[in-house]
Amino acid sequence: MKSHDTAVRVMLDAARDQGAETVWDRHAKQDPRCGFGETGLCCRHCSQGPCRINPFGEDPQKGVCGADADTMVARGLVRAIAAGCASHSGHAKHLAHALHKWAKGHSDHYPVKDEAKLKAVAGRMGISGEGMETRQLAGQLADLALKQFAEGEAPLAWAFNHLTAGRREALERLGAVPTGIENTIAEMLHRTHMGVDADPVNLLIGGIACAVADYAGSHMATDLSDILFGTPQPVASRANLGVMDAGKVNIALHGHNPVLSDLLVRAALEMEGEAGEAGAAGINLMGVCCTGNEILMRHGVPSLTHSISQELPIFTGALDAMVVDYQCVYPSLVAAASCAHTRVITTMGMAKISGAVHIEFTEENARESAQKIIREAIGAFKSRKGRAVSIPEISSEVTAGFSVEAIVGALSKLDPADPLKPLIDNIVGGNIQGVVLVAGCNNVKVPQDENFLGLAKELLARDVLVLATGCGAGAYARHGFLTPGAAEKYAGPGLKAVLSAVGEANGLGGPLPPVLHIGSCVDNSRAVDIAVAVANRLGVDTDKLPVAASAPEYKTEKAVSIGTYAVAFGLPVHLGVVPPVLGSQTVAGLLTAGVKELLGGWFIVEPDPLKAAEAIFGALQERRRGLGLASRPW
Ligand code: BF8
Ligand code: SF4
Repeated sequence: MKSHDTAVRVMLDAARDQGAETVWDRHAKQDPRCGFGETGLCCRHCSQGPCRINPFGEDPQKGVCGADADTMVARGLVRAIAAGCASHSGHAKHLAHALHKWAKGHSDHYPVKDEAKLKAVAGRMGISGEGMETRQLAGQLADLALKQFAEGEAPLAWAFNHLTAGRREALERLGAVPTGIENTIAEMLHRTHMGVDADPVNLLIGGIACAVADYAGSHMATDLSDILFGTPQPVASRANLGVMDAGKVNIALHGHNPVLSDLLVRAALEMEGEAGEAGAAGINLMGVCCTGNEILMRHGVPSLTHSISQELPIFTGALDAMVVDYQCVYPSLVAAASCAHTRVITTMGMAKISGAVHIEFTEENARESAQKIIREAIGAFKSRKGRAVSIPEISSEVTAGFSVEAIVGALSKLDPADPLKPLIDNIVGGNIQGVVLVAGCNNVKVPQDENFLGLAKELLARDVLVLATGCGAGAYARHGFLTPGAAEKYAGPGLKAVLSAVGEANGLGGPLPPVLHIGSCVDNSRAVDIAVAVANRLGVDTDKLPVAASAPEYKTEKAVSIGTYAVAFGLPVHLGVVPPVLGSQTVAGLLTAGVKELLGGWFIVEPDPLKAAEAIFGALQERRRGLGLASRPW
């Protein structure tokens, strides 16, 4: 089984019939995988290598420079964290520039949309804003945001201002305190260069600091996106390949940054007429991966597909353009489109794909570029006339857009004076046994969505509330978990009662979905915000809460970094794909046990979703007992 998504399976048959190659074919051609790489025992950090270490205790046990297995594995892991941090924070920096350029009058395209959020974020960052015009306040916040990247005074404010006092102390005690975001990334690259840091514990502490810097970047990306494009509120839409419309210009927006996609949403509305002149019934925008989450949450734009199935919409013959910015975009899209009329359009100078059409997109030329991109898609639509299309008529209803503000808003209908109280009371009383953030990617090594589905079914039935982000949220969207009906179908009696009470108080005519879509991968920061708010309200640290995280099908370096900051904040974190650390017992032991003593969080590595659910539930129960709350057996 390649995928649990029926629409994906239909399209895999179509791809095979068309003689096209997909990620699953290339995956098969990579087998058998290199055991050194899989266990982290391969180093290419200098040209005396590549060096490999024998995992069975035979020679060689050291690289040419003398680096041992512990050093090699730790170096590889922390470099992945640095790359993840660079990706999230690069995305955040792009948003900071957009806000900065508007504030300083260099671009009109990115005005502040959510003034209340601007004031709230500025307040948290220590800017009072008293008597300031919006533009002035935006300018001050953008300046402060940009300063977070360079070396500054430790600790890094955009991370530390959003943590509990206990967490700040724990990180300080460990020495895992980042200064500037880019400074921390650069230091990790320096430390992992040949002949620098060769102490696995010291390397891992550096990696944790870098993951905390990643959290700063992610939080900044969430905050600035909300300021520029609006804080998400619950919105209804659909997800899966059936959201394509043969009669319209079908444009998929793929990647991550709303700096691009939000502008395209605006431009598409203005260009409906042009599409009509080309014989189309309109422009049909759809999202892929985290860009899909961004525009779903803010505009109700339907999600097309996610992660490993990103090539498949092309084989319908109905996709006119795939517009990408950066991260998680397979270069194979160009080859997939080579036999179709689909235009693959890259937009960022730092993320080109040979063979794609490149239309450079900057904050200054945003409107013209957006129009050019849509015109290119309209051109492709015209060339599609007369060609056969085959769209699987499969899609699910979705309710998304559960920002912290939206969740607090919904809870405030139950208790306007103290919105967190109903949530806390239900956790204490046991109707909600705990909260699990299920995040991260699909990975071709796992039958698509298998772990997401298995995990959620087990946890929901045991009254565990699930929050979802990234392609995980996408998986739940495509499988109908983001609907009131899913509460009826999957939630245990306690959880169902809570979801129904909130739904009723908000006039929804049914329960809230049992899986709350809280956003893209940078929006994992929203989950941390909720945990921090609850912890502060209870007067405990985040490592005491019955809260866990899981990336059951994780793939990217960004996911490694997110998992690490979640551990740093005291959460048990499940990984459903084994990371390349088994070559070092020291490193593997620190991540799965040793770190618990230091920070309260730890990694649970378990590929089987049922066993993973049991382990996560067990961790929640351990936390419940720690707080003196009634616990339940599995
Ligand atoms: O940042 S979940 S495949 S799209 S890395 Fe990528 Fe993974 Fe999807 Fe979003 Ni997140
Ligand atoms: Fe080999 Fe050391 Fe160079 Fe790595 S840094 S390739 S272990 S010599």
